[in-house]
Amino acid sequence: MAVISRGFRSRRPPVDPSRVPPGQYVTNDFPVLSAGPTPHTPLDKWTFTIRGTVGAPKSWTWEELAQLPHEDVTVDIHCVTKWTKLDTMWSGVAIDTLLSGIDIGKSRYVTAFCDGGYTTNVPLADLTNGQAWIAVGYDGAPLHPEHGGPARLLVPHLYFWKSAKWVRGLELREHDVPGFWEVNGYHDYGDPWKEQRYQGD
Ligand SMILES: Nc1nc2c(c(=O)[nH]1)N[C@H]1C(S)=C(S)[C@@H](COP(=O)(O)O)O[C@H]1N2
Ligand SMILES: [Mo]
Repeated sequence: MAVISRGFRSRRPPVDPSRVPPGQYVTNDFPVLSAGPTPHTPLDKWTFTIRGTVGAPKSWTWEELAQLPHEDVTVDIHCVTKWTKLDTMWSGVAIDTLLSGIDIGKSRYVTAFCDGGYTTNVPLADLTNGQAWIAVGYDGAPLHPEHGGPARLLVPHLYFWKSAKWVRGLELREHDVPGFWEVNGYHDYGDPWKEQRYQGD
């Protein structure tokens, strides 16, 4: 038994410390962190909407979203509770793709809204230029409901609470409005490399 577990461990590549933000540890698990129960919206009732300070709001059904070009991305994710998971593999639609053809007007901030009522705020500039996706797949399979399936926001360069699970849309805004955890003391922006965990960090 000891030989087998040693063999397993040695197959993992050594961690490059420059990929681990300050105060984080690397885990191979994928913990589930949800502030409430997992919602289960039937796919034929599901839509994704971009609304707010836009020329005209736009919605996609699940089937319409599935028609859009998908990207496979491999990224590191960092939770404020201090775990970091390297090389996570997702499939999803880039926010750039969803925003193309939308008049964003004076929009500078976004509130992601979700089934279950969770919200989180992100500057619009952090969701564009290949930095964020609506993820529908994880590790070659449909995204598991506990991890936000059918669809979640994926913003890997910010702490993972910004990656809203069960996301149903983006509300674009001219001014910043703090979301669920941001109202409850988490940092407004949440850069893991600057350890922006809580308000005042
Ligand atoms: N809708 C929703 N999204 C959410 C949360 C939540 O409670 N509800 N928790 C956030 C937090 S604090 C974290 S760390 C990650 C956890 O994602 P995971 O459960 O897939 O690891 O989801 C984020 N997105
Ligand atoms: Mo979190």
